[in-house]
Amino acid sequence: QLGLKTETLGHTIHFFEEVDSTQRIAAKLAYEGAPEGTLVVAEEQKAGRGRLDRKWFSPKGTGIWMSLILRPPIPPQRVPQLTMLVAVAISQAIQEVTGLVPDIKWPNDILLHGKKGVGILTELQADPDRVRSVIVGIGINVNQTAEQFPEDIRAIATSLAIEKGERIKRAPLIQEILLRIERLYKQYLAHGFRPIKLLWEGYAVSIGKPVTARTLGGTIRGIARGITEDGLLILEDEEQNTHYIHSADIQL
Ligand code: BT5
Repeated sequence: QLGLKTETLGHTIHFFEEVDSTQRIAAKLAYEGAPEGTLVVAEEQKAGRGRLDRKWFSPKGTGIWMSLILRPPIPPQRVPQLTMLVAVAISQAIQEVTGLVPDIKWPNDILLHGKKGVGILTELQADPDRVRSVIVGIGINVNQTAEQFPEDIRAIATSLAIEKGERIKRAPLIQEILLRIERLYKQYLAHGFRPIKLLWEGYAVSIGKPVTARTLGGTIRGIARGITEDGLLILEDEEQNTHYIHSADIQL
């Protein structure tokens, strides 16, 4: 049992020992009308996904693999703001529970001492002008040892336990994450993105630094200047041209 302290988030929980992807199940539930706050949690994912159908390694019992349904009254172009909101909430929760200070790497990674410990995948069901639902997928490496990561990601991935040097209980962390998301989400609906953006910038590693952004349209090298109100990355290239980047992989 999770013992949640939230008002709405996580009040319906669908728990699975093994799934292909919590993201797929949550999307189906959302499509069928599941209310805001519905949470899908799994012990193990056989086909956990990242962006662009990349694989998300989700072994049994060692991580937090979950998807949350939100129904924000916003237009689709604002959805990246929710990725940022959730990244801040998870960072706050990790800090509270473990004492580790995470860094956020735009758009959807949380790093611990420079390695990826958390991935966020935000997907939506929407009409042209209105979001129907947002499915926020959260993957957190909690208790893996370094040897438990597949070789191809061992150099770039880490877990909370590796960085902290001790095992971390998952339930209190899930509680804290949902509580923080709920708090920030209420603030977001009442006061907009500005306060969240400030918090996000406090955790962001890439801002003010040279980065390489690999987008579907090509590679851009420049200085990350910040994010827009809609959560796009502002990148200034060598010729001082400003690029607004919707989606990319960033190398620091
Ligand atoms: C992400 O994608 O970082 C989003 C991951 C979201 C996972 C959650 S788990 C619950 C829910 N259900 C799902 O099926 N998904 C969501 P992206 O930025 O595209 O990063 C993917 C890349 O991260 C892969 O190509 C690997 O290089 C690396 N990777 C895979 N598994 C990893 C892990 N466990 N820890 C760290 N890095 C990993």
